[in-house]
Amino acid sequence: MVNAPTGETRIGQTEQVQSLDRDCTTLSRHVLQQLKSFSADAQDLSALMNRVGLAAKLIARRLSRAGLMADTLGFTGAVNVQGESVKKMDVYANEVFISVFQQSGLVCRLASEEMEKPYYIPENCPIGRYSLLYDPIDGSSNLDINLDVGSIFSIRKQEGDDADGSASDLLQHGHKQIGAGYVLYGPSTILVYSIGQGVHSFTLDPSLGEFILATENIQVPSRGPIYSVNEGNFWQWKESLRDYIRYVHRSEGYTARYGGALVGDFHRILFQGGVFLYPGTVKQPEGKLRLLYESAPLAFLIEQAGGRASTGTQDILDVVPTKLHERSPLIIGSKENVAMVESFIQDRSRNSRTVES
Ligand code: AHM
Ligand code: MG
Repeated sequence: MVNAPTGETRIGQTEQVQSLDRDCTTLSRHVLQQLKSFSADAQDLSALMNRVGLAAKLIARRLSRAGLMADTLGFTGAVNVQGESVKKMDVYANEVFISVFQQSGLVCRLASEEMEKPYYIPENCPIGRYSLLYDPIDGSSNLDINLDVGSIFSIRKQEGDDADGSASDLLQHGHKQIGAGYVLYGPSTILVYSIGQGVHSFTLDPSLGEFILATENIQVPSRGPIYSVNEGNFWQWKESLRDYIRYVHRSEGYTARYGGALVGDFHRILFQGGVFLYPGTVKQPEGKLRLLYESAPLAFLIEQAGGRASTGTQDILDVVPTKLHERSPLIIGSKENVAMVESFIQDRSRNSRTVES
């Protein structure tokens, strides 16, 4: 026998509809919602993000079984264009991104930290005209010890026909990005993205195989307690940077967090506030991180979240690279924390600063 509906069951049904709607807010649907359009351009961007999601799922799947599979962890023996030893997962993840965009009609050109030159998919060029720039595995040193790693991506529109294959149109400032994001492979797989309308995070629901909306319109606190930097480099930095760290040590309310994977450290700061630094050293003033694949995409996200990203003397998004694999110092996070680091680097009021209580 079916009971007549009560007030209680009606509320239950509303909750069920809301939770069903939440479960159906997938990445591709969210892009269309953001653009408030079903135009061809909006469908393209939605499909592109869906493919990025597919790449993330393939990489997450392999990472979750890496310790059980032969030929997954460790080095390949090769050295990449950056002069860094390549890991097997770097190669796999790089190929995953290429593979998911074959026959997609979406991305004409992929440029990655692991490839000397961009990879062209000529059959996509007349239709898509997008370029995807990416770091397939960020934080590679964490791979073999089962700690968090990430992928970072940036979307640009191709300008010009690039007939000579020089990709010179990519050598423009970061404001040219139309979207950016990252995937964090941690206890759960999280994808965070922006197409210039706020920053949103999605969690991979393994039972559905879909990224489902978790947090919309993330705003980084204007100031936060975390400072995230490899202090092992202390004696290689300029004195002004060392003074900043000394200032942090003397001040109350700071806490250090450094995981060795930029994506993980950035994710913590995005939600909790603070500052991540990878400054240049005296010997390598441009630092370690790559402008086009790491610093600029995260700068796009942090600005969308109300924070800032700087080289110490210039906004990251204003930097015009002279070459594809250019490196840049990176100071990124909460507005006030970034301004404080800049004030040391730019030597403003260093002597008048007092210890915080
Ligand atoms: P990778 O992309 O080759 O892994 O290099 C980038 C990583 C960042 O994720 C991280 O912040 C940094 O390198 C760590 O470098 P270090 O070991 O010098 O602190
Ligand atoms: Mg990398």
